[in-house]
Amino acid sequence: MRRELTTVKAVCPHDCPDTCGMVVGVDATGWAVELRGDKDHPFTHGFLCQKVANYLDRVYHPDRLLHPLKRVGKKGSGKFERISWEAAIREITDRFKAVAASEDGPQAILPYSYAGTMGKLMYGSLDQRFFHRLGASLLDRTICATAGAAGCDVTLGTRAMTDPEAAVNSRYIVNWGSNTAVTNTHFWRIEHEARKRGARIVTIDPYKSPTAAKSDWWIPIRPGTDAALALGVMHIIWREGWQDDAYLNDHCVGVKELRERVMTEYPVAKVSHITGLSISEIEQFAREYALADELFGGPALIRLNYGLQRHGGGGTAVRTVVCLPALTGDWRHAGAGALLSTSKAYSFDDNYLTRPDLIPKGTRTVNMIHLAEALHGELPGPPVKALYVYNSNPAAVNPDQSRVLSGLAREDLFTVVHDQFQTDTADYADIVLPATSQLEHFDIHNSYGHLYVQANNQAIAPLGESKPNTEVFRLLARAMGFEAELFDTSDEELAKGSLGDSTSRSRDPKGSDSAMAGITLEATKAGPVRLNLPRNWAPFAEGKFPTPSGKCELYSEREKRAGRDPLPHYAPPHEDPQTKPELAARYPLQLLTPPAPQFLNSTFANLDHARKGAGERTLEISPTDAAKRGIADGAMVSVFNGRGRFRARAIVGDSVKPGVVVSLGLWWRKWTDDGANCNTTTSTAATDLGGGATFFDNLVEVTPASRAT
Ligand SMILES: Nc1nc2c(c(=O)[nH]1)N[C@H]1C(S)=C(S)[C@@H](COP(=O)(O)OP(=O)(O)OC[C@H]3O[C@@H](n4cnc5c(=O)[nH]c(N)nc54)[C@H](O)[C@@H]3O)O[C@H]1N2
Ligand SMILES: Nc1nc2c(c(=O)[nH]1)N[C@H]1C(S)=C(S)[C@@H](COP(=O)(O)OP(=O)(O)OC[C@H]3O[C@@H](n4cnc5c(=O)[nH]c(N)nc54)[C@H](O)[C@@H]3O)O[C@H]1N2
Ligand code: SF4
Ligand SMILES: [Mo]
Repeated sequence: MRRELTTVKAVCPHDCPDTCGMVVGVDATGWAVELRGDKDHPFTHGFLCQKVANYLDRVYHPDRLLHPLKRVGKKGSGKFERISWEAAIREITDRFKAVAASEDGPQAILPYSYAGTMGKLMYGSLDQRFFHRLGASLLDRTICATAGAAGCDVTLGTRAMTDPEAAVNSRYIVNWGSNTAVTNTHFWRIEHEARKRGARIVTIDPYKSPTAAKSDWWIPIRPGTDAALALGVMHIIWREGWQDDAYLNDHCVGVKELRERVMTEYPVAKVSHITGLSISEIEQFAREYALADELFGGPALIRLNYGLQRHGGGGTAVRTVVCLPALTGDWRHAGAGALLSTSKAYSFDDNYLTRPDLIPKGTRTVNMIHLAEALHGELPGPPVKALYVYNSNPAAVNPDQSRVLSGLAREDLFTVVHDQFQTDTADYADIVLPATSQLEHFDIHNSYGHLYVQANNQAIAPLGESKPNTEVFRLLARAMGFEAELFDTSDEELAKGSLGDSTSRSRDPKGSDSAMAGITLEATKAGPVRLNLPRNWAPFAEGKFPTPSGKCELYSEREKRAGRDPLPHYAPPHEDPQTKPELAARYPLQLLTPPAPQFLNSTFANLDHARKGAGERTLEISPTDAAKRGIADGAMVSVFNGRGRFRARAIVGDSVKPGVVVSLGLWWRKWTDDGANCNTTTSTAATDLGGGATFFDNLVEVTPASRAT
């Protein structure tokens, strides 16, 4: 007999553009027994990806942290004993008070968080209020998206966006540095719907990713050279007269300057040399892209993602690629043009949630990708004496892993880690705090891949003594003696305030900005609510770019004033064999380390079924490069550079061209035989715009493991 279940509407919290609607079935004892996709969700249509389909295994996993812990062994040894919440809060606040009162002051305390959950409340609300009130160092959250955000901003004044649901009407879809089939599966479904109606799907990626393999055409560009390809395409468009002069004249600035730049500086032969693509591939791509309407019966869309951003020139690459839809006039059509992120379509009141007005003047900002430098006292300002980590696993995800670990191992560093599991980072903590999962707390979500707002209703009671992020910061604030009116606000009140339904809001998001108009908390608790935007939303159909000029800025005065090139251009990777031959002589291969489909960055890598699905750590290498090094298919290899090394099993095949190798991540070191993951080799050098991470800008050498030293 089927038990009576209460159904609760929830939202997948993971860092993924899809932001799926979920339905949780809870039995009479308060146990979640079912979790499925919400069929009524207009974008995610009731299916969940393979990572979350068995989500209850994660929620009820025997390894869930259920009590606060205090370190008893050496740092990193993972030896802890149980303590009470009261004792944990006292230890943390005693330590914070002592550091704040010392000559180094509160800036010697560094919060470190990213997107373990994308919920507005758990991602950034009372946590940031607390650190702002404390006067701790600020954290620049650059590890993922800031290069592209900054690049888009230069050209468009906001992110590249269009109505994702309308992309079924596009007839030429370019996955540009995007493994859409894996990282954005519900949009991949839309691409296929478009394909049934005649669309051609193309993927630009140095790696034959699952997306590239399933596309109509894989364009295997050399890593970090996307700007050059885009400039070459512009050259061909203007040479052939395929440009949309009306759109360019009415809605763009700098047409003449950009045309001059690409006609003189980016001839196709030069672009071919830089990108490693043949002249005929470049000519064919430019023709198909520019003439999509004629050849395939509709407009073109570039589904731009993160792969091309993770290189030294990643910001400018995005700035350059998002100029293309202005040349073709594709911005005129809904679901066409370019799509990076829809996050800017929302107008949540983040200032109300995080209260930046509380930040003491002159507080320093630490770029999170420089955690290694911060922990080794190499940044301006006071040394970092206390670190508070939540929503993140920096020991696995941060670049320059060996130095992150040696920093975390400092005996004089006081580290708190709040997580659902004993991660590699938690092994280095002094105090570990147990976090609730999405089923055990309330939250409210925007999305960066669709246009719906939805609340996540709490389905079950917190497991063990786990607590949501917001609750921990209420306790910490109380123990620090901070103002009750700043912290004694319930999660639902916070959510209301973020929607503008609060007397304490910092502004009215419903007034001048109509996208959130009419959206109430009650409505979002019942299910997804579409932003108040027209169906078939095409934000730049009539120009109206939120740039200083109000136009699409092919030429940027702002960039000029900042002392940078005002025009799109190709900036080579920091570690490029063409421009750094001396480095490439020692480390000749460009290593890409995107996540394995079964993992979400390092999340899920501790679950047996995910690890089983991912298999072993692998290194995909071309037959040419393998033969040169005496590497047979299936052999163990050592992958290394001046920063570090890790082991992997070689897959010799055609998924990469000579000169490129791929190792899918992101493993926890405790599940590896050499205690390292791919981030031992990655560098902390930043992107040209936005201070972003350059994970894929990474020269290495590979040798058979037996010969490695
Ligand atoms: N299953 C799964 N889904 C995820 C995630 C996950 O870890 N697992 N992560 C989520 C997060 S946090 C993010 S940010 C997104 C990321 O979403 P995507 O950007 O789609 O994912 P990546 O795999 O990082 O990179 C995409 C592709 O870019 C390619 N690439 C690398 N360098 C270059 C280059 O120079 N030029 C071009 N054209 N391509 C390049 C890589 O080979 C890779 O196949 O996915 C989200 N979704
Ligand atoms: N080499 C290489 N490195 C990469 C990448 C890559 O492609 N290659 N990808 C990069 C990208 S795109 C990103 S976005 C970053 C991601 O970096 P992170 O945001 O650190 O991502 P995760 O590895 O998913 O770790 C998130 C952690 O948050 C915890 N968590 C989840 N929910 C909660 C909660 O409610 N409260 C608390 N306190 N904790 C919670 C999870 O259990 C998990 O341990 O990694 C980057 N690192
Ligand atoms: S990780 Fe992404 S695709 Fe998977 S269930 Fe969550 S939102 Fe949906
Ligand atoms: Mo990310």
